[in-house]
Amino acid sequence: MIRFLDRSGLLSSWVRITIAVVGLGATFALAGTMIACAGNAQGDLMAVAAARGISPDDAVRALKSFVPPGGKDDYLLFASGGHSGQVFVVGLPSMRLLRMIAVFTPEPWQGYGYGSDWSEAALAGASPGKETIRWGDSHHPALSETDGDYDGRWLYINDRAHGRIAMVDLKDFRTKQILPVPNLQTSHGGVFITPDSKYVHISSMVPALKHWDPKVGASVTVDDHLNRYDEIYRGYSTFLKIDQETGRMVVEDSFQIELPPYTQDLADAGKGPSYGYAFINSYNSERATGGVNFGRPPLEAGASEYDFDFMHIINWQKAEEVIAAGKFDVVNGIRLISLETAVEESLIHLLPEPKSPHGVDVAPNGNYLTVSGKLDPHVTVYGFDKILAAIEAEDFEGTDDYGIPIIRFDAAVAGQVEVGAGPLHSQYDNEGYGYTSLFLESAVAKWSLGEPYHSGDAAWQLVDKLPVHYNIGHLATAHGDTMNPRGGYLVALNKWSIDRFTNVGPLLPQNFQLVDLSGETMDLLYDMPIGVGEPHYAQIVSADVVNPEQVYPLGTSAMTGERSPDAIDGGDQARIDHRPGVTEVWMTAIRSQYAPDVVPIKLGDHVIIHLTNIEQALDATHGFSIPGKNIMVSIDAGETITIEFEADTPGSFSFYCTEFCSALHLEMQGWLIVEEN
Ligand code: RUQ
Ligand code: CUA
Repeated sequence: MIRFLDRSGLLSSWVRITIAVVGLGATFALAGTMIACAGNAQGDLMAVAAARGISPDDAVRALKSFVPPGGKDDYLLFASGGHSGQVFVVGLPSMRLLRMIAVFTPEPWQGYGYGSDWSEAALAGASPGKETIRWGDSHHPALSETDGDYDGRWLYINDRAHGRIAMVDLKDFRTKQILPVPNLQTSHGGVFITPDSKYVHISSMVPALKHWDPKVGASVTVDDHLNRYDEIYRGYSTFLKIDQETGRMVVEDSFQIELPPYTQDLADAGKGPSYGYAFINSYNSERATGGVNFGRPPLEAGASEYDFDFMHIINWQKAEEVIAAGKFDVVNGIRLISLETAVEESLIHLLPEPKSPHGVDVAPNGNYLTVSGKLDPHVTVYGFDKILAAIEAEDFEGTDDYGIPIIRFDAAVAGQVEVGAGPLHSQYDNEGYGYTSLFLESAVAKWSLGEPYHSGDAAWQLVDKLPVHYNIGHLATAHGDTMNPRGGYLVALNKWSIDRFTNVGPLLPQNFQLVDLSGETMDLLYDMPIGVGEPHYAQIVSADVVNPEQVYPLGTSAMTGERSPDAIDGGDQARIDHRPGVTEVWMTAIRSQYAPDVVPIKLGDHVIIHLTNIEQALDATHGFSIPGKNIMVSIDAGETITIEFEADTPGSFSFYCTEFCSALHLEMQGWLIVEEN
């Protein structure tokens, strides 16, 4: 046993530990404070730490991320769920999973895709082709913005597997719209929102057959694919107009720009001085076709042949003028500016970027654009002022095969920083530092931007590096995609967890790691396993910005946000209407009964049930499920939902509430009696 002095110099007689001495000062100061107001907690801090084998440093880290029971988090992280098709909402710094939001995939807990009118409406028309699509690969969330900062209204997220984008209404954390984007077959990281939420952007990933309509298909041969790739495929940049009232994307008011058949990847919005521009990375400018079985190099090799790929610089404000001048065709229901017109009108310029880039990330001041080629150890930072000057001076190194001018690389570069192996994605803090994920190195690099953030020798320097576990993809900082980043925390989205958790394999969770940015050097605070999907991208928003409805005003339809014409206010208004071929029911749910609870139905009837949860208490959600039917709805307090189904089997069917809502929850049930005529 050793006795120590704490920082105030007083002898702390309660401190009796047998662990290493180094770095203990701060811990003890903290521990002293904790003890002074420790209430009834059992045991003293350091003794507990020692007994559990937790080092003093880890004890400090625990305190930095711990949110006490009943305490609230400072930030919300919205992360994509990958091929689970969902979105996860995680509190920071506690790293507690607060919500999952079903987006592209039916999910029964939220009653999503199992009969509720609002979810069926979102999912209807969500299938781009002939087959009903029941899954998606959610990748890149974009929170809506006002004046270049998150405003907590809506969240947009794309489906990597299909060219789709969804809108989640943050008033009730529900998916309200899924849009298969015309002409796209796939999409990737081309999702961003303009700083005023005028447009949400989505671009194609793998180029699609020109003017592709998945419902019709197109005639194509292997020979076309291998030898006419340049001609028959195209990429697309899409500006979807956002309805400022509802957050819905309105295709008729939107437009698209045809791009060369490169593989368009991540994108970002111009802001401040670069407002009105879009920046889209691409790879496979080689246009490798694959076809190892046809004597071609594998795609991976073919697509990595050139030293440079192209960033697309798109002047979308100018494109708006081109649209206004009528220089477009309507293709598959959207106004499309052809590649020829785009070149003629100088809407697009290309900028060489090092090997196989992934992210392009505009700095908070709107002038710097960071890209990193996964096969180049540097981040390359372009200056938007330099880009504009080069365009003005026509400082080009030629054009690509489609006639798009290529800006001279050296004319646009503001700085380069050697950060390490496999740089992938960058975010920023509020002090002029960039943070770049290093996939190959499994690390995060912190580096300094140039003027006006840092000058002289302090600019363009690698200042810190932190190992993460393992194979980091993207990273997120607080308000990191905005003009007003907050610093403080960073979350590393790691692809592999390997040995970090108790083995539940062979399929192992992904690993979110919380990093403290408040000190001189980055410090790893916490590991959070994600065992329900593969997150790709995330955004962190201050918790006070997001203010969802806690209880719907009585009778609200989640579809319209307004009172449903079929809402009723109490069990005394409940009724059943029989007419030829139809049974229609107006039903209420309240702890712990449905009214009516015995519903006679004629065999063969089309059944419509309008169900109002007449509760106005926080968290008083009820469920409604029918055996043998894919009906499982969740009705939040105050909500009215309509479900419809066919009574095709005679018998007695007991429905019940799926939420444990009260002491008499098990009694919350009823019967549908389907009578033969
Ligand atoms: S992504 S790391 Cu970069 Cu859409 Cu997956
Ligand atoms: Cu309502 Cu259980």
